[in-house]
This record gives sequence, C-alpha cells and structure tokens, in this order.
Amino acid sequence: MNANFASIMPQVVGVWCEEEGHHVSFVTYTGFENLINELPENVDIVFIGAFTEAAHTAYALSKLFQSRGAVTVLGGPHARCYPQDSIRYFDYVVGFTNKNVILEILQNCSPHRPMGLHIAAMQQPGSLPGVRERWKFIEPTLRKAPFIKMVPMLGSLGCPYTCSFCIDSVVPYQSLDFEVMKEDLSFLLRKFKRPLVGWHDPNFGVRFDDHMSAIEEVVPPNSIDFVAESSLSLLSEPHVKRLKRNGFKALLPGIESWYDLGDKSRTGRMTGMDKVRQVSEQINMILRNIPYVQTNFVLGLDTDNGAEPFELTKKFVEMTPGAFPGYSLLSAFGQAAPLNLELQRADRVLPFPFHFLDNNRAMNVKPKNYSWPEFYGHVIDLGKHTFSVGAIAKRLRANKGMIPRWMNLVRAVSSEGYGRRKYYTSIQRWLETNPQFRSYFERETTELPKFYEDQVRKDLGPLWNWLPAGALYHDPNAYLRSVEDKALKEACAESTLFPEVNELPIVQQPVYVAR
Ligand code: B12
Ligand code: SF4
Repeated sequence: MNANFASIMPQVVGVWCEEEGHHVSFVTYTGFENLINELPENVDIVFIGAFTEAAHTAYALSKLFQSRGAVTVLGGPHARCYPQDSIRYFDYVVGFTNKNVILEILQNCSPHRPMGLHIAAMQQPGSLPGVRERWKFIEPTLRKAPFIKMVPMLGSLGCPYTCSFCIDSVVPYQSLDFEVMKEDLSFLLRKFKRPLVGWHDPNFGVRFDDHMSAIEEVVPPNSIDFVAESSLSLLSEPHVKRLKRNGFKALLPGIESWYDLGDKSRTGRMTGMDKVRQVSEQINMILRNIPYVQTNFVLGLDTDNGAEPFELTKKFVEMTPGAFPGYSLLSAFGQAAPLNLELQRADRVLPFPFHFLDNNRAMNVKPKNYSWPEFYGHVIDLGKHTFSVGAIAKRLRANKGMIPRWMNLVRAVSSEGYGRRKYYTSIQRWLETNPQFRSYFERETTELPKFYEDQVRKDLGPLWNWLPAGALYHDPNAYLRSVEDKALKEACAESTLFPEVNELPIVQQPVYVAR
C-alpha cells in the first residue's frame, strides 16, 4: 500500500519547478526500493519531503547529494516540526510552502552551511496544482502500487478544531478551489474505469454541502471510490448516507480519548462509558453505510489514568466489531503543536531518534499517570484483546465485502496487529530487565540503548554510511529553547547590560516569504 500513501506536496514542487523551466527528476521512496540506485545523477538542487520517521533517511540523502555538489532543501512534516535540527543538515528548510517560497529558493540556490536557512510562507497556500497538473508525477508513483491504486487529492487545508496534540490545531481552515477539484475528478474518470481517490484533507467535509455538491456535479453517483479522514462531529446519519451515495468506501474518524476532545466527536462533556456507548452507536451506523471504518485512538493522553481508559476501549471494540481500531502512542512532534511547549517545559519529552517517531515504535512523551512498564502492560493487553482470534473473527463476520475483510485480516496478523504486540512485549521486557534501557526512558541518561541504534543501522542499509555524525541525537526541547531565546533577545534588545544575548544560538524563526 505504501505507494498509495505518497504525499501531494513533492508532486506540487515538481510542477512549480517545471513551470519555471527546470528539468525535474522525481523519486518516490516507498521503503522497499534500493534508493541509492534510483537517485538521479548531476542535479543542481534536491527537494526532499519527509515525515519525521524518515528524517534520518533524508539527512543521509542530503549529505550524499551535497557531496556531489547539489544544494538541498527539506520540506514536509519533519521540516515543520523540527526546523532547529534540520537546518544543521540542509541548505534550506521550509515550513508552509507556496510557489514564491520555491521560486525564492530556486533563485538563491546556494549552499548555506553549516547552518541552513529556514524559510516559510506566512500561511498555507491559497491554491495548489491539481491532479491533472501533477499527473506526470502521480503516474510513476502509482506504478509502484501493485493492486490498489489510490490518487491523492486535497480539498481543504487546516482545521476548525483545536485538538491540543495536532499540527493543525492552530491552522485556520480553508477550502481549496472547487473548480480545480471538479476538473480533477472529471480527469480521473477519463483515466480510470473506476478511480480510487484518497482525500488528504486533515478533516474532510468541514464545508460538507459545498464539497459534496462539487463532487455530485461532475461524478455520476457511485462511480469513483473515495477514502477520507473526518471527525465524528461531521458524520451525522444524513451526511453518511450522502457519502455512501457518492461512493465513499472508507472513513477514518478520530475518537482519540474517552475523557477528552468531545467537540470533534459531538459528545461534548460526555465521558467514560457514556461516550463509549454513543460513539459505538454512531460508528455502527457508519458501518451500515460505509464498508471500511478505522477508528483512531491516542494512547497515553494526560487525561488517562489507570486501567479504565484501556478497558473502555476494549468494551468499544466488543460493541463495534466491524471497525478497525488504529492506536497511536501520544507523540510530541517538535514544534507541531502548542501543547508540546508545555510538555517540554515539564521536561517530559524524550530524545528518541526521529526514526522511531511514527506514533508507534516509540512514545516520546513520559506518561503523566503511568510508569513505563505499567503503560506498556496496558497497551499490550489492549493489543491482545483487539487482535485475539475471537476479535478478528468477529470483525470479519461484521465486515461486508471481500476488500474490507481482507484488509482487516492482513492488518491484524501482519506488522500492525501481531507485529506491534510483539514489539511492545520486547520493549516491556527490556524495561523490566535492562537498567540502562529503563534509565533512558526515565531521562536519567541520554545514552541511546543499542537496541535502537541497531535498528536504525539496519533500516538505513547503505545510507547509514551517509548519516551525518551525531544525527541520531537531537535536542528534544529545541522548540522551547527557540521560543525562550527569542523572548530573551527581544527583552534585552535595548539593553547594553546583556551584550552576550547576541551570542545566543540562532533563533529559529523562519524568514517569511510573501504570498
Ligand atoms: C493526510 C495525512 C496522512 C495520509 C497521507 C500521508 C502522506 N504521505 O502525505 C496518510 C493517512 C497515509 C498518513 C499516514 C501517516 N501519517 Co499522516 N497526516 C496526514 C495529515 C492529516 C495531513 C497532511 C497533509 O497532506 N496536509 C496537506 C499539505 C499540503 O499540507 P502540510 O502537510 O501542512 O504541508 C505543508 C508544508 O509542510 C509543506 N510541505 C509538505 N511537504 C513538502 C515537501 C516538500 C519537498 C516541500 C518543499 C514542502 C512540503 O508544504 C505544505 C503547504 O504549506 C497530517 C495532519 C495534519 N492535520 O496536517 C498528518 C501527519 C502529517 N501524519 C503524521 C504521521 C505521524 C503519520 C504516520 C507516521 C502515522 C502512522 N503511524 O502510520 C503515517 C506515515 C505516512 C508516510 N510516511 O507517508 C504526523 C506527522 C508528524 C511528523 N513530524 O512526522 C501528522 C502531522 C499528524 C500528527 N500526528 O500531528 N498521513
Ligand atoms: S479534528 Fe483532526 S485535523 Fe482537526 S485539530 Fe483535531 S486532530 Fe487535528
């Protein structure tokens, strides 16, 4: 499936560069290719889009390309979350990106070392090239997807909700151009017998009627399959029925917690078992209309205490057998969300190497109400319950259609269900038996347990040799420091008493580029 999850923005950057007359080579790394063999030779400038879990791959690639004389640029979730670390390894690191940001870089195109330039647009772009313009980059990516071919589309940016842990909690909601969207859907109907579209909107359907009307204008009922992430507050029965009529086949609503974030699940102040009952009823209603539903939970939020939250999730799994529960461990991705400042102030963020920050392989926030072995004990127990033979069989019986059944079975018995259970069990065992491992988790040492280093080395393969020295380590409080440095500099700007303030490390506020 990995090629189906490729991001939109690298394709957009490709389009913008070509519009400026540049020759573009485009490579999507899905995790399986021999990446070094796929890299183009003789490039002047390289744009890399990376999630934090791919940061080390990106850092190694940057070093490799710089050694060949190229200028390197990092964009994407890692650049947005960890600019302070990324500027050590790239010539440019970008936040919000519009065409002007890219043009500025193309014109400047020079090495900035040892510290790169951090630049950003003031806000999310007002428009982006659609599928038709991105097609020459989408097509080779989908060739890497053997069976299912999902085309990524975007109808909106930002979100009106304010879930404290989310990167979009402070980004205003905006719709993208409905005309471009309609043109793209018509284009896809000419390209495929039955297209499959994955909406990358952070929260699909905020302007529900406008969005659906645009789809209905150009797509004959049920002739494109759609997949979307949406919040329960938007998924009332009439809305769900309209989604069904229009070919929506999979929805991924976030439940997150039984004690918090009631707004997005329309449960208001309702908590505990009452919330479980209401949400379960709603998800079962969705499942009567939409064949595939994944319900997302965040484990380890500060509102969780004791066994109860986990027991409630088990109850939910029993009462909602057709849904596939997706569990994420609470993660503080650098400067993604204001909540992370609080966590860094409380010294609760751990410096796990970026490679493990994918919401699963490491939880980089010290839980407020659990010891580490206790927390992992609950997570393992929940995994055992969710992916027990009985629960899997019940899920398959509750699902309709071959594809949902097959997907749920594969996800349960592969690296996701069984694999994570095994992985968490080994973490718990190490926590109980290896004092150095436990000390790292307790923040008593920053010396990285070999267990982690070995995995990065194995996963990076030949790129390990290009990983810059020290890149396995980062400052988990860099966001806090950048905010405090800035405040200190501003406070002392007029003062001659503190000349040393100008010697402080670079304040990582981006250079903003106008729209
Ligand atoms: C859609 C989405 C997905 C989709 C598509 C993923 C993909 N490859 O794009 C799916 C469902 C597959 C997915 C999966 C995952 N996701 Co996700 N996902 C999102 C979501 C909801 C929207 C991102 C988006 O496309 N926005 C629209 C684009 C246009 O805006 P943007 O991302 O803000 O990008 C701007 C800039 O960063 C920049 N930019 C972006 N990319 C690039 C690239 C270049 C080259 C340049 C120059 C600029 C640039 O330009 C954009 C315009 O300003 C965000 C949450 C959110 N609310 O934003 C999480 C988010 C990005 N996901 C996240 C995570 C952790 C994951 C998973 C690891 C979860 C998991 N355990 O499986 C996987 C990893 C997938 C992977 N490696 O590809 C985290 C990333 C944190 C981080 N620092 O890494 C986020 C931020 C959610 C969170 N926890 O807060 N995800
Ligand atoms: S509803 Fe989703 S996208 Fe919106 S702030 Fe909450 S988690 Fe983020």
